[in-house]
Amino acid sequence: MKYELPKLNYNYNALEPVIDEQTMKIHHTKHHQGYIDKTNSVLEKYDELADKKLEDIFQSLDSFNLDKSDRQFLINNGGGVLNHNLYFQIMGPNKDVDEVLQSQIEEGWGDVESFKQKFVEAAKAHFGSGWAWLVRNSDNRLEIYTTSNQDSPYLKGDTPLIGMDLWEHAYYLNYQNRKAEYYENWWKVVKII
Ligand code: MN3
Repeated sequence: MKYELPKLNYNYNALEPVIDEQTMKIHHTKHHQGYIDKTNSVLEKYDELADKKLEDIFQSLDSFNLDKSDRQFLINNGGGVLNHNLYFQIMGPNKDVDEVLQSQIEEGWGDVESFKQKFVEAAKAHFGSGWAWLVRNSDNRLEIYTTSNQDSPYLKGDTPLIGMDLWEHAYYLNYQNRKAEYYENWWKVVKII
């Protein structure tokens, strides 16, 4: 299936001052679009992938007979698609709280603030580009961890619920080297908790 850039249901300046308009615009129209175009270019080479969702492909990647370099290209760029689809979707200028998720977070970490603190700690401990995640694992438990580059939790059979982009392109225009400030502030624009 051919992927298209999902439309945002808010404006590029709607997340200011937490994330500035220019960062949002470049992130969505250049980075996210780039991952989509590259993903389509590899998917169209394989008939066996044509009618499958990326999530499903990633959960059983080894069952497909992909050329080695295409496999890594798909991990990098298809991961970029899945990760950014989630990232842009869970942000917004207004809260739209997922009550079920919120109560599961409270069960796991006591309260939402403690959860956010653990999540930010994981992000701070991560070296280099990547993502910080809240996932639901195959045992149906919530878990925080980070991945490098554009590696998607679907590769491990986990379902990502919250993803924070740790790449410099997500914050650098506004925060420069103050990435911890972005990690803390980001929660103000996460709408689902
Ligand atoms: Mn990004």
